[in-house]
Amino acid sequence: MNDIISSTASDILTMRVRGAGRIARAGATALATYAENYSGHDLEQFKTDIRNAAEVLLGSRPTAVSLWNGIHSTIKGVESASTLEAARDSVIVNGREFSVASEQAVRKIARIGAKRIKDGDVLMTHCNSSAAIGVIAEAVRQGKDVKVYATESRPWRQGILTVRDLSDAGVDTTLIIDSAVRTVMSRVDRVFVGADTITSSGSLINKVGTSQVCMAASEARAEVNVCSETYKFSPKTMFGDTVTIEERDIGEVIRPGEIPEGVKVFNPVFDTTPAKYIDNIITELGIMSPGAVYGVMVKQLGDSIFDLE
Ligand code: RI2
Repeated sequence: MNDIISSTASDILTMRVRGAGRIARAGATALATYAENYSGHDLEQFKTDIRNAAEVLLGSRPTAVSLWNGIHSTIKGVESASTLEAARDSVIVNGREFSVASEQAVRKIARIGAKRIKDGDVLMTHCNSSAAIGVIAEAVRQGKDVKVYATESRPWRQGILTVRDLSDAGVDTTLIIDSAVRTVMSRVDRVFVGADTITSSGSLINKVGTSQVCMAASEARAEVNVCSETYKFSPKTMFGDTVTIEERDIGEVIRPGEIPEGVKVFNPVFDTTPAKYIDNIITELGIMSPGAVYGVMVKQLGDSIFDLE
């Protein structure tokens, strides 16, 4: 397998590249680069090679549908191509287009979401979502005075990245440990989180702990906003597919010898927040309720909906 594919898959697996949007762009860009440097001469061989490359990338992390959507929108023209040049060109163009559109979507979400933030708001965010941070940073850039509580997000502690990002954007930021979420929620007006996957029923799959944040917000009457590009919508869930929740190595949670032998460790990376705990999904197409997700999926898929079942 070509270096760019295996090194990108390894970067995603080991979380050197992380975040649902970033891994999707990395996958799409790796395929485009692979196609650009392809030295073979046979169309059928290229089709096989690109399918295998896509499989390797898809095997790196199982939960975020953004990766699946990024890869599939990059290779969508390959099967119907009648020349090697056309097949390669479609991968190069689609991969680059996906990455550009993905970055534009994050910027658009920032502009739309910032309108939901009022001067003086107290906010909370969880883990490290570039879409959610973009919204908060844009509101502050517009001159709104906000205060943000950011969770540590064990075990990877992506909250450290978040407080650095927010601090760089000039945001008044406070780091809290994950178990302080409910204590602090009584001070919070609005929650902004990202998304790894959104199902056809509007449920959210995001960093483990998100469901606790959203349930605590619901109890405290704080508004829950999910910042999600629409390529994080999972059309396959319309037809009964469930989302695989990634479990990672226990070495991320405990040090060797720290706990007695025989004690098990469970390290799920994501959790599911039911739609009833979500007020708004902020996308590049605008703000919608979780109940509107199904309609957007149907519209975006058009006739290709029939290929999914
Ligand atoms: P953006 C991350 O997953 C977090 O769960 C975050 O909320 C989500 O991706 C979306 O991130 P991980 O890769 O696409 O840290 O908004 O496991 O950056």
